[in-house]
Amino acid sequence: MSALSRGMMSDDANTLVLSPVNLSAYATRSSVNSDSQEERRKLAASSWNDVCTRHGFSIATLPLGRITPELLARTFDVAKQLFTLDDDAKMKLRRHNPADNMGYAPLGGEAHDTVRGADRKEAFNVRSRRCHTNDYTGCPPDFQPVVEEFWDALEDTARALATCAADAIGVESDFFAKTLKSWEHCTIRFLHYPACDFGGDEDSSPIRCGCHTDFGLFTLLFVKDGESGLQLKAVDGSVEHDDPNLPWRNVQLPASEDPNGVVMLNTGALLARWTNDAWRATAHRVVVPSEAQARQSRYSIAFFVDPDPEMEVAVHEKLGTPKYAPILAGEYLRMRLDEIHLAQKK
Ligand SMILES: O=C(O)CCC(=O)C(=O)O
Repeated sequence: MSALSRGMMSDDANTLVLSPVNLSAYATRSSVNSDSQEERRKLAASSWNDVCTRHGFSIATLPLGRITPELLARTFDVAKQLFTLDDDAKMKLRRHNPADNMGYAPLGGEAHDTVRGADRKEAFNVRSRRCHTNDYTGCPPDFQPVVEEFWDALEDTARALATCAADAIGVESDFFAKTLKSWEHCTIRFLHYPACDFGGDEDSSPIRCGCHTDFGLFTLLFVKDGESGLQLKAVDGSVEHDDPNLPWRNVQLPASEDPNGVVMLNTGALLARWTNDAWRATAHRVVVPSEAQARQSRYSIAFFVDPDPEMEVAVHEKLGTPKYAPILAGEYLRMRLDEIHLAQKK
């Protein structure tokens, strides 16, 4: 069993055991609006609020809407088939282009951490088929149908979570969900971190995914077999930036959870801004924690949920004096991407 799945240890300075939040009252459609359904929704909203006002990372048990462990397993299978293609075949896939953020990004092509160097990962990005043409030429035959089924399930669940987030902070229920119409800026990112050398500890080993904070509303993250390596910056009131004085903490799942039957939820910087910093966005990274982990591949899938680009992001009057000026979601994303490109050029 991997370190991420174990969760034997309780929270301490080095470890954060993620809190499960029961979001099924939002994710499962019910025609009956009973009192108990209402109570379950209140409880869900308040427990998600509790986590997100501290650091923003939690887990929810599957099924969550139409995201089932079975669909997740099929999706990981096709992702693994894609990354197992030989290098020549992978280089013939549609190449990732930062301008449209679709296609295959080979190993060494991205660096979140300019000091530690390129991330030891390869990725394949898919965007909404309603707005973009994903080119699946050369992908394994089942990849497209399974990914499209997964996308539809993610979209449904993300809409339900957006409603939960609005209820949680006490604004109109459709405040966030109404900004998710075209899904134009959302992305599924399939990730493969291949086996690599172990340098003796996490600092002298290659970095699998450098320190960053997700930009958008929130991210649904699935880690196959709960493989370890994900770390958060010290939490409980920390800001989103990578403060060198704060230690990293290893993320663990509670021992009772099946690592292939959960989704991690992680709030992004846009949501922090939109909630006037009531909700946090936490810096995180993926390291190689041990020789055993270095020897094996790690697979994960992230669904980045971003509002449609033309939607205005303005702090709601109920959330106090705005710290931030209104901005269009598309402009915000461009601003954050420019920051990364500038940092990478330095
Ligand atoms: O693979 C993981 O566990 C995290 C990936 C991640 O944080 C990202 O791609 O933004």
